[in-house]
Amino acid sequence: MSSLRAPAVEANADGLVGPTHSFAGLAPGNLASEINKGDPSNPRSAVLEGLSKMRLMAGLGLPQFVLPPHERPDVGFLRGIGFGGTDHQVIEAAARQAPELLNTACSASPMWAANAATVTPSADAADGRVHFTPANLLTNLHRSLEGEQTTRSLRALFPDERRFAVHDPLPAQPHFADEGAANHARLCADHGVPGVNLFVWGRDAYEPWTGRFPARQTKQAFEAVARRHGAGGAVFARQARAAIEAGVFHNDVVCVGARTCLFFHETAFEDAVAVQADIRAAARSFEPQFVQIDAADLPLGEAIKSYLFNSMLVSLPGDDRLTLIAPMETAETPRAAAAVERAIASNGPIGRVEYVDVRQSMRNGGGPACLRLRVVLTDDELAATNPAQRFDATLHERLTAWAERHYRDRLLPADLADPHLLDESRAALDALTGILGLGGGFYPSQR
Ligand code: SUG
Repeated sequence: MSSLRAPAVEANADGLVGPTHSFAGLAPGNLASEINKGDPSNPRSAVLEGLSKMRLMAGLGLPQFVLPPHERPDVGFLRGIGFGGTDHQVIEAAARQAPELLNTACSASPMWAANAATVTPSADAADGRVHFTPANLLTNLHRSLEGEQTTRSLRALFPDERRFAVHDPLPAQPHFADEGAANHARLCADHGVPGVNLFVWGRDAYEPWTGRFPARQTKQAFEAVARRHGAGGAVFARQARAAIEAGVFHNDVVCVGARTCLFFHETAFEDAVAVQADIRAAARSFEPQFVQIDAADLPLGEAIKSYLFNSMLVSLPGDDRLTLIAPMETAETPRAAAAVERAIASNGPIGRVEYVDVRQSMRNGGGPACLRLRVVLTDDELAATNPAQRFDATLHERLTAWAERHYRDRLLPADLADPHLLDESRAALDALTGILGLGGGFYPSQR
C-alpha cells in the first residue's frame, strides 16, 4: 500500500524575524530569555541571520518558504486592555502605566515557526489532506497573541482547501494549552509513506501541576490535535518533569526526529524505554533508529546551553544519511561538539553537521529548529502553495534589501516606548505584504 503513495519532500517554512525583536525576558522557564533580559538586541542582524539559514536550506535542495512577521506592537491587544486614543497615544500610555504589557505587545515571538502549528502530512491523515492546527500558545501572554494571525498566515501559504485543512487553534483554555510542532516529531521510512507521529506532552490537565516552571503542552491538547487531523501512527509520550524544571520548555530543546531516526537526550522523556517500545510498535514499515546521548557524556545543562538537540535534522536529496543543522553554540560547547562527532563517526543515521549562526534568536531561546515549521508535501501539494512565499535567490535579495531599509540595528526594551517604532514596523510590513503576495487586509492596520 505504501508504495502507491506519491513521493513527498519535507519543506521548511521559517518565521521572518520582525522589526521589534527585543530581549524583554518574557518567557519564564526559558533560561536564555531570562538571562538576556534587558540587553540591547539587533533586529536587523536577527532577520539577516534567519535569511542566511533559509538560503542554506534552499541551497541544500529543500523547498523553503517564508512566514511573515506579525504586526507589532499589537495595538489591538493594548486597546482591548483599556489603552485608548490614537495609536501613538496607546503606545505612550502603555509605556508609562504598564511597560511590561507594552513589551508583551511588541514581542517578535512569531519568528519561532516551530510553535506556529502542528502539522500532519497527507500520508498520515485520514482524509488525505495536509492538516494544520495553529498553536494557541496560551501559557505565555506574549505568545497567546499569535494564534489568529498565524491561522491567517497558514491559510495564505496553503490556500487550497481540497489539499490543505488549516484548522482554528484549539479552545483557548489551559486544558488545551498547545505549543505546536515544537513538541512533535515524525518518523517514517520515506516522507511520502505513513509514519509515526510522536506527540510529547508536559502536563495532564486532570492532574495538578506544581512545577517551578510551566509545563506548556497538555496531553489533552495533543489528543485533540491527533483526533481532528485523523493522524495515524500516533504515539503519546510524557516529557520528563525534571527536564522542564531544568529549563526544557519545549521538547525540541532535547529531542529531534527525522526519517527513521530519533536523536534525544537521556533525560528527555519520563520513560524513555516505553517511548522507544511504543515507537517500534507503531512503526510498521521501518525499523526506528534511536540515537540517545547520555547525561554522563553531555549533562542536561550543557545540552540546553549548546542547543544541540534544537538542530534541524534533515534528509538531503541523494544522501542516505541525515544532516544536522546545528547552532554555532553547539560547536562552541566542547562536550556537545564531541557528541556530534561521535554520532557521525558511529556510522549511524546522522552523517554530517553544518553549523549556522542564529545568535540573535538563540539569545531568546530559539535555535535553528525553533525558527522553522516542517511541512511534508507531495509535488501536487507543493504546486498548490503561494509561490510568492517560496524562498529563492531573488526573494533572498529582495528581503535583504527590505530588511536593510526598514530594520534598526539596536533596540533596548525602553525603545519599545518610541511611537516611531510603530510607524517603522507598519511601513516594513506594508512593503512586505506586496513582496510576499499576501493580499489586502493581511495585517490589522491594513483593514
Ligand atoms: O516561547 N522565546 C520563545 C522561544 C521559542 C523557541 N521555540 C522552540 N523551542 N521551538 C519561547 O519561550 C522569549 C521572548 C522574550 O523574552 O522576549 C520567547 O518567547
